[in-house]
Amino acid sequence: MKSEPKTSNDISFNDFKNQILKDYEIAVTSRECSLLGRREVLTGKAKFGIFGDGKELPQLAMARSFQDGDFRSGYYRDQTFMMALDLLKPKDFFHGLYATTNLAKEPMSAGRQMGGHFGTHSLNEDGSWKDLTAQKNSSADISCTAGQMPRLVGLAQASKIYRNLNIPNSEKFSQNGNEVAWGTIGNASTSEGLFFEALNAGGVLQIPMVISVWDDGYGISVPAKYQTTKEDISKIISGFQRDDKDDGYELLKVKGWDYTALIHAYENASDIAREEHVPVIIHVTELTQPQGHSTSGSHERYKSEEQLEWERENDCNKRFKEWILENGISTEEELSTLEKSIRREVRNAKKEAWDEFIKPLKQKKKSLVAVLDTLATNSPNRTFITKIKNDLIAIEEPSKKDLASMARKSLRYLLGEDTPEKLALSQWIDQFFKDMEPKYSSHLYNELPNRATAVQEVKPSYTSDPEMVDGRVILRDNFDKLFAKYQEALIFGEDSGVIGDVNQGLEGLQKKYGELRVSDTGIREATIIGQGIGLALRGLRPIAEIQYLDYILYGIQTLSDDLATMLYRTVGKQKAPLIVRTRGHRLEGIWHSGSPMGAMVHLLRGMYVLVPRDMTKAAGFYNTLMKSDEPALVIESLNGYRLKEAKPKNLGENCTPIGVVETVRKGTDITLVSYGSTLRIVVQVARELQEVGIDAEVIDAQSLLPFDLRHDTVKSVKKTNRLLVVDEDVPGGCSAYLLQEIVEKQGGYAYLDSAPQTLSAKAHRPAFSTDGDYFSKPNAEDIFEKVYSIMHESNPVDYPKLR
Ligand SMILES: Cc1ncc(C[n+]2csc(CCOP(=O)(O)OP(=O)(O)O)c2C)c(N)n1
Ligand SMILES: [Mg+2]
Repeated sequence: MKSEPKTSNDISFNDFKNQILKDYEIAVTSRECSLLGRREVLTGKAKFGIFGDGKELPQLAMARSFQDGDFRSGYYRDQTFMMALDLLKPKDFFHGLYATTNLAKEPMSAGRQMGGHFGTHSLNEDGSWKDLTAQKNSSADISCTAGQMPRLVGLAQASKIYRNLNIPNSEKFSQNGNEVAWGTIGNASTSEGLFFEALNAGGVLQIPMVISVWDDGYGISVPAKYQTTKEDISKIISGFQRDDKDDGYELLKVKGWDYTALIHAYENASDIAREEHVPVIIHVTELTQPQGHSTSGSHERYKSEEQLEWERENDCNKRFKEWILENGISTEEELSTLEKSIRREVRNAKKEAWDEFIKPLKQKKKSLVAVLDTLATNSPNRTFITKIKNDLIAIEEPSKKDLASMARKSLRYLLGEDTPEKLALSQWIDQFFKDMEPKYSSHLYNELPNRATAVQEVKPSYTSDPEMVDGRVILRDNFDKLFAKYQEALIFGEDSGVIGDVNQGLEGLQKKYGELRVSDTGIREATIIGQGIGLALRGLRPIAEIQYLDYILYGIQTLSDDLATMLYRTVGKQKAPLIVRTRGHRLEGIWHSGSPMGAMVHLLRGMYVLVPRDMTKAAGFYNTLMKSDEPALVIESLNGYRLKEAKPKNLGENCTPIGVVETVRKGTDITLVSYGSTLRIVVQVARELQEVGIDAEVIDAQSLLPFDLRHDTVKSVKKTNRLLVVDEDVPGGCSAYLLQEIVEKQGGYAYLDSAPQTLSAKAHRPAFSTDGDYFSKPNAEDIFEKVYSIMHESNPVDYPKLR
């Protein structure tokens, strides 16, 4: 059937009208979700709510300019944007509020994140990449204000890399680097250092990122007066504006209720960023908070009546509607019919989501009540069981916690009973946990066959007369092999480019692989990490270099909150296989000798933490990591770059296994566990101990997260019956972690004849120079005496008092 062609005027007016009405529909839908969402929290169905009301209009404009392949890195206000792109439906929104653990129903995080934290799926079920250029992408939000900014830098830089390098197999990630990375941030969060660091980095790198500042004049209760110099972020960053002479940013400022100005600003920003790769900032002012900051307080407490009145008048949805009516795009009647139908739809979506959420729990409740019922008829403690059963029946809408807790408490009344009914309850509990626990605890690490811990060891191989070279040469030649093999690999950091890092582990590689693949960065650890995260999210294989382990603290927030939680918080739907390379342990002084490995292993669960004792081991870790797809921190030994090592002939191929310890010296009297620089001293001491008749076994932990998956250490303890963990962290730091792993997790306590002990550095930072090191960190004599005292305590006759 052929229809009559319309005139171009008809089409454009209708299209224009439809587009605007569609935007209005989304704005009202989103608002209605916010209003009902708040009510769900206040009535107790949801625990907490933070919504996008008052920020609808600019998000519609941003969505209009957002194209396939683009990435968002934003924060909790962006529900309207997600709805406009059809990435979040009202029913999904409510499932998010209730924390539904089904990813099909709650696609943002399967209930792991509180509502308002958005993300899309980059990965298929089997872990393979989706075609990111064929979908609109949102990197997964984190709650930490400005925490999205470092990652934004990398997301944008990836476009630059893809445009300028011909990287094979990159079709799923980029089309000629045409993708824009869109950041959103609240006005108050621009007070964070991360914002300014990312801003500067983006300007230096000249990358396609568009940062929107949603400015509602407040950060919770604190007004702009206390947040921002001159109370105006675009005023103070005006020096970033590009001009004829200098590169910089394009700065735009627009009112958040002005629909046409917003559409124009976003189209403009998109073109500038996409075509020229110039970063843009859009400061969106005069936004409001119709319901206050979140469900945990009311803004009437801190806003004046004038302010509240101003916000009511300038509510962007209200002004949008007025504009539609003034311009004759629609009528009051048409809009009010639309609003009514939206209200109905959102109410229905809410009801459906709640029903879907609660129905399986009610079924579980039924099955538990049946189990308790049978128990209650037979148990001598039937009164107690009946009470629990009745309490459970009275809970109309039970949580999983209610069910698990009541089932487990019931067991206490069945002590000593051995009946099929009790068995049925135990089995019910076991099954419940088997079903539920993964919903909350899966995906801390990759669970698929390509996980890093499954990469097989490839030992370094040597010629009969291997060349002895400085450790740094081993690294350099290994990186050379890696960059040749993986064209998607790139490394960057302070002094990593021209001079090839401060220890020359990258010497000559920038010349060979170019400035984009081996590059210098500014001194900005947080965004070096963020750069890596963003690049990795877009299919590249970045190695971010932190010059010294001591300075990783500048990036630890991003590592801990963003990178380490990435796979977990997306339930395996996003990954950022970033390798962080750094150097640490003992050298000289307070800020070049740190070994805060306890802090690292505690803050970085979700990453691998690897402490190679030499550069051959380190090279092997890099090779292993490149074969898999998980984030890791590799700490090279600062004092090992100039030590001679035999040069393997299979550099680039040798793989150090992750989660495997190595017994570097066999012995029978005591097991000494250590790692990194300290390990060398422990090995030397073990030789000295032999002279007084003590035969120590030395184990190199080498992989702290995870530690010893095969439980080889306890096999050693079984043989020696004594255990000492030595490291140069603070007392109770990583040594305590290792002790817990060996004594508790591996069951080492059962084989000990002496108290298991740790020997660490002093609690203070290490003082300068040779003597500072000697008195601050465990030295050879300390280790000798500690081992000796353990042997003396167990056998004072053969090992008489030393001093
Ligand atoms: C690092 C950090 N500090 C504090 C908070 C608590 N917090 C959450 S939102 C918020 C205010 C943010 O205000 P703004 O950036 O203006 O965004 P808005 O909520 O106004 O849109 C604060 C202080 C946090 N989430 N993260
Ligand atoms: Mg604000």
